[in-house]
Amino acid sequence: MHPQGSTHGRPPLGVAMIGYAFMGKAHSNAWRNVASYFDVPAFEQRVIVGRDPEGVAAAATKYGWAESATDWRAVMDRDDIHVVDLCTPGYMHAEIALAALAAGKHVLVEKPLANTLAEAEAMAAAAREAQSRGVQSMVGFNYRRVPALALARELISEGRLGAIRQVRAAYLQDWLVNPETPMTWRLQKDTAGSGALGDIASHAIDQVLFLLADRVTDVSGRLHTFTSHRPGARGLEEVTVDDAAWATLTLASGAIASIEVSRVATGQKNSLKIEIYGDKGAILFDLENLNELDFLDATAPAREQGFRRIPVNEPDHPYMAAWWPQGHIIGWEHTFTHEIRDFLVAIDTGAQPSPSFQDGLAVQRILAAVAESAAAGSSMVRLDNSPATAAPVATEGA
Ligand code: SOE
Repeated sequence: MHPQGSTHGRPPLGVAMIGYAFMGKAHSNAWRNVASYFDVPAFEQRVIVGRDPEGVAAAATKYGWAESATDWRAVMDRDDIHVVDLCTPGYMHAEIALAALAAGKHVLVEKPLANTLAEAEAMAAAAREAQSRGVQSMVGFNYRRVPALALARELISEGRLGAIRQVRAAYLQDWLVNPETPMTWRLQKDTAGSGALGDIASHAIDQVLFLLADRVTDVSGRLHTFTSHRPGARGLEEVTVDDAAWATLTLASGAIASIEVSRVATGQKNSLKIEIYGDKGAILFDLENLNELDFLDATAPAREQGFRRIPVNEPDHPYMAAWWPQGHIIGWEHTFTHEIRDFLVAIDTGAQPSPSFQDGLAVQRILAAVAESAAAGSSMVRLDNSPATAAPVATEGA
């Protein structure tokens, strides 16, 4: 196996991936091409781990991993493994990430950080301790690495929208619209933690925190399951998570965000739409047109005002210099290459990768608050953001 990336005289980082389904495929694609487009420290794709020996062996061959294995614990004992990329279902995140950090491995874990707030708290604490040993950790909120959303954050932080008043984020899919779609781990609380709430509202909520560089002070939420049972191995099995979720978030700046997510929004395949309204301007983003950002400058003369489409494919747009000449577009999968590039550079420089496990915990606290509010008739739940706070603080109904 030949190292990918630039050795800079240092031995290559040994990488292990745990999991080889959808996210394993997306992350493997990023590991295979990141060194072709970005200057990254040397690494080797050494082992991919999965429960099914034949399945994971086939994935190793297909996705460019030197070995396949079925025991993730054995990986933690290997001196030739320095990085663990965790692409398993959520119920395995905490145990494996904690073991990896304890073993001194840098960890990238897919979103959301965990299935429960308690797990997220433990992971964030372990990550803080591990960083004192030079061991880095990161959560895979990959949409932060869409160049158009990175540009949106730059425009907002430069004050081009002024004071942000209102944010609308909707993440709509329809892969569960058919009640005959069979049971899967994503539809069970004990394996997924929640349904659309943790799976895709985590993305929308992280985007609000990322774009506004703000924090949430209170939440009201609602969850709903439209299909209560689905065909499974033992006949009709109960669905124990939400199909859709709604939340209203108040931010410390005074902005208000509305979040809407669904996995039964008929006709919507992977539609993340974000709208940001400030007193000096506005931004519209649509993941299905991820190479574009619509920007309105409300300080322009009224006769000239209107949303204009910014094609985010110039070399000086975030990440874009690594790819093609201006005007050549990129895709959803490029966000994972950007994510792995940033993770490797952070490891190499000793910087805290972003988003950190603490950032992942901030999202987890909001997810827990939405669930708590929903269980209490959508009453307002206040979030005490002091680091020591473990859980949302319930307040009287709004
Ligand atoms: C849900 O189906 C899902 O795969 C999410 O888990 C991913 O995070 C999102 O990027 C695409 O949709």
